[in-house]
Amino acid sequence: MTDVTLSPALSEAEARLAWLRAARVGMFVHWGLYAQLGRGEWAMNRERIPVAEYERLADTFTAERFDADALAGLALELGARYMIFTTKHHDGYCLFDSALTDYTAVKRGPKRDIVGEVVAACRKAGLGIALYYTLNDWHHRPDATDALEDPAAHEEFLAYVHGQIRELLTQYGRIDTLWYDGWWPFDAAGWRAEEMNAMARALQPHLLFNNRNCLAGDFATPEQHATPVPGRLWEANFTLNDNWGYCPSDTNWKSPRQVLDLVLAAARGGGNVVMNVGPRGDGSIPEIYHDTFGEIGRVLRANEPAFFTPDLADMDWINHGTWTVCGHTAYLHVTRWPGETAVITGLECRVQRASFLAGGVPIAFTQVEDKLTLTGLPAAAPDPLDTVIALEMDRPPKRYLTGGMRIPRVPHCQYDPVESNMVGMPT
Ligand code: JFZ
Repeated sequence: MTDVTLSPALSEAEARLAWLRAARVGMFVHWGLYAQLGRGEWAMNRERIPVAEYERLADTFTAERFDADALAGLALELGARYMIFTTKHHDGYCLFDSALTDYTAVKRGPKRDIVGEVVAACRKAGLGIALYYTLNDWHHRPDATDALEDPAAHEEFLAYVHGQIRELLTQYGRIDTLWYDGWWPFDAAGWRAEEMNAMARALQPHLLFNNRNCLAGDFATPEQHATPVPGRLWEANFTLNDNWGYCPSDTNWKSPRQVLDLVLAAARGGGNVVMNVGPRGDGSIPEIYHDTFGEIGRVLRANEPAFFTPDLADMDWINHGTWTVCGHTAYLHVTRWPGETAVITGLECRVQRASFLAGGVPIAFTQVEDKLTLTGLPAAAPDPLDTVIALEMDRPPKRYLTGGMRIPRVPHCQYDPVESNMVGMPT
């Protein structure tokens, strides 16, 4: 990573962000009344369930199998370093204690402070904690619709929203990130977002913000895609199937291979990846999350230096898998095993040592100019999900190949940058 001199304000922001940059992997938890319906977290809106009918779900929401420590344990199984937990989703039901409404898990339903349990479990497990809070609210009156039509309703609604953010930041000790969502229908001015962030940071000066209260915040949040956001930290969030909230009919599960590719995209592109779990209505965790997250955590723990990497890889693509880089070491994540010999050309550095990262067993190699040949490899991949080969170089790793056998080294024309899906929002 090239050294740059940051302005004091930038260096303060970078210092605040350092832990999140290094964390790389997080686990999202979407849980609330909607999990009892089993049709995803937007069921109230998509089925136009009247507020009076929907809120009766609070009376059967017992959380009898909700276990915050088990959720923290699942995050550790994944290899995650932090958890994002939905304190209130768009349906307006609060899993935290609030003096501003009775529509909470403390006063109606389990009679438990679920958020308090989750924060304590994360601290005990050594996980960072991000509190997800939706600005939009389908239950509260006045709501955004009233606010759009009546200044007094707008004031009352904002007092509720800002007041609940204050509650979240004063009731549970140190919180690492405030994860806004549900920013529609207002813009930053409509939410008084500057005031919101200023109040939050006055309460918790180290606090990080995402970009979903219509301000840039500290990091971008590509939704269900791992498109690097140039020049700043990005955190891509993904469902494991296609639903954030529990939905047993949705069996479109991502394989460990697909999840690991997302983690590699983040490691390669200077971002984070967050995988979601949607517990059942009773709070229990579907087994498939343990199966898939367990595979990912196994690979991350066996090859930690190759995933928690601070540097961007300047290594041209290779068909055997993908590169990550840290310092003078290039890590080749072999996901398509080449057999007993592998040839890597285009190197603009000298390999000093080659080895399997997991276990450190040396690999025989020769290098003639830019061409490296690895020999004596096993016939089959030691780890079919990801076998990491560490190539210790004599300088920062660099690999370049032209798009042809004799095309000179010329800059490649750049495709249009991918338009962020938050069109018009700061990324
Ligand atoms: C929002 C929520 O509506 C959803 O339920 C879930 O909580 C998710 C993490 O966040 O959904 C979004 C947010 C942003 C985009 C799309 C869906 N986007 O930018 O395209």
